Amino acid sequence: MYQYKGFDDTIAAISTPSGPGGIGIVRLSGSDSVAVLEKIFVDPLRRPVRDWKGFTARHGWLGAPGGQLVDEVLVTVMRAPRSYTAEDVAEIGCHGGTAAVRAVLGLCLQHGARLAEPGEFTKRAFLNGRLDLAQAEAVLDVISAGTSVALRAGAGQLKGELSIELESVRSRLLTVLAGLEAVLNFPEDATDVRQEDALPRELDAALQKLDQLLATAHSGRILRDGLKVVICGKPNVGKSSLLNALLREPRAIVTDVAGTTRDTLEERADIDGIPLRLVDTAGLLDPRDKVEEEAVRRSRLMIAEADIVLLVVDGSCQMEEADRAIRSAIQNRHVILVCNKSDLPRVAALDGVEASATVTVSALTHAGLEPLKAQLLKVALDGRTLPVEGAVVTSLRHVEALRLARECVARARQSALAHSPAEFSAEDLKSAVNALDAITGRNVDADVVDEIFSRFCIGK
Ligand SMILES: Nc1nc2c(ncn2[C@@H]2O[C@H](COP(=O)(O)OP(=O)(O)O)[C@@H](O)[C@H]2O)c(=O)[nH]1
Ligand SMILES: [Mg+2]
Repeated sequence: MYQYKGFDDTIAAISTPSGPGGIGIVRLSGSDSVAVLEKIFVDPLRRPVRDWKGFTARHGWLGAPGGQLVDEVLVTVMRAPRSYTAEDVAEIGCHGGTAAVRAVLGLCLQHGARLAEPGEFTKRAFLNGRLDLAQAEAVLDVISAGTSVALRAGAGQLKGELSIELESVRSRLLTVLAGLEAVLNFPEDATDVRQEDALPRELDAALQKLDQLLATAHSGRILRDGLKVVICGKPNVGKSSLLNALLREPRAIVTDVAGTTRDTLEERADIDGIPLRLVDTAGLLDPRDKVEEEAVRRSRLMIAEADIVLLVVDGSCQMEEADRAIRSAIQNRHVILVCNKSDLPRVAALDGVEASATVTVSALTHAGLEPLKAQLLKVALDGRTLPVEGAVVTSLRHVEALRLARECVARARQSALAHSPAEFSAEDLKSAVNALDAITGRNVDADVVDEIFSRFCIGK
């Protein structure tokens, strides 16, 4: 369990990405934030920063006391506990790029702040009780969301959608547990048979909720990692052209020379807000040299990790043994058969190729791309629909904890049905509550917390 004793130092970091940009933000958090800012902020109207109320924004310059002015800034002060970290926070909006933000950070560090650790602002928000752990983790989901649906899931978790669901299961379990403990503490009163009957029913409701949450984990993983779609097939069937068509940009080199693609190429794309990791491969050709040998090895690796394989064939030619050989090399993966070059007269007969779906496209004219995308989503979601609202479980840590909680509740229910001693059910319910508390951080090991925030960057 995390023993939090409060922070007595003030941290600073650059919170915006490096590189050219209109503005950059340096953030300060801790009890000395205002004192640090006061030393380095030059207010044209000379109003002391210590007198500013929370949510005051002022324009001025930044510089060392009595020294040169560094940059023109807009500073905002937020007072504890009404700030991101629940501590006094100052945000210094200076010009973007590299030099200005670094100079501003340098001034903060010279005047009493220390450089923040990775994720330390969000960690403080968690340890100060402003966010629970699931919400704090969602900050990273929001930052790394590449698509609208991934953003919705992250923002929902940040808002507390998952935490609210967990809280409802937790309080149900605690009520049952209280009943069991009454029986354990006052066995002489434990003649109420209805109590025993009610228990499995109460636990059924908890199990149902846990199952509902676990059912979102499939979509959650896709939102977090992206759907891995690997394009494979014989040389010259149009794999790289298909990648370019799906990306709507000429990313991969396309020529009529077989063996043009010598390595796997991965690009991020987006279908209706679902993140995609599209991989173009050299195909599973007969290697002619060491480079092609390695290319084939990498293609196989990619296929093994794929959620869906697009097996591309050239519809304007007869299917060959090589096409079928590639199909049989793909084991235990969803395969969509893509019959390309529909702008040319159709020659290939596609019978006998096992696939979850078959789509005819032209990577040249982009005909058939929309039906292909629709098939991709259909196969990926495996008959499920993407949760459009409500909690989505995107973290592996949460999935594991939910599974553990489910297992414990199921066992408690079994014990109750079998009229086993109440201790058995009570123990299992305590473990289930602990598993849920690990998600929200109510009860979690310090090293788990440290590991979670070490995945953040400095400034977050
Ligand atoms: N007519 C036609 N040609 C295509 C189509 N897709 C690809 N090609 C051509 O087929 C050749 C091989 O394409 P490429 O994408 O490099 O195939 P890869 O070896 O499978 O990656 C190139 O000359 C492309 O212009 C298509 O839909 N229609
Ligand atoms: Mg290619």
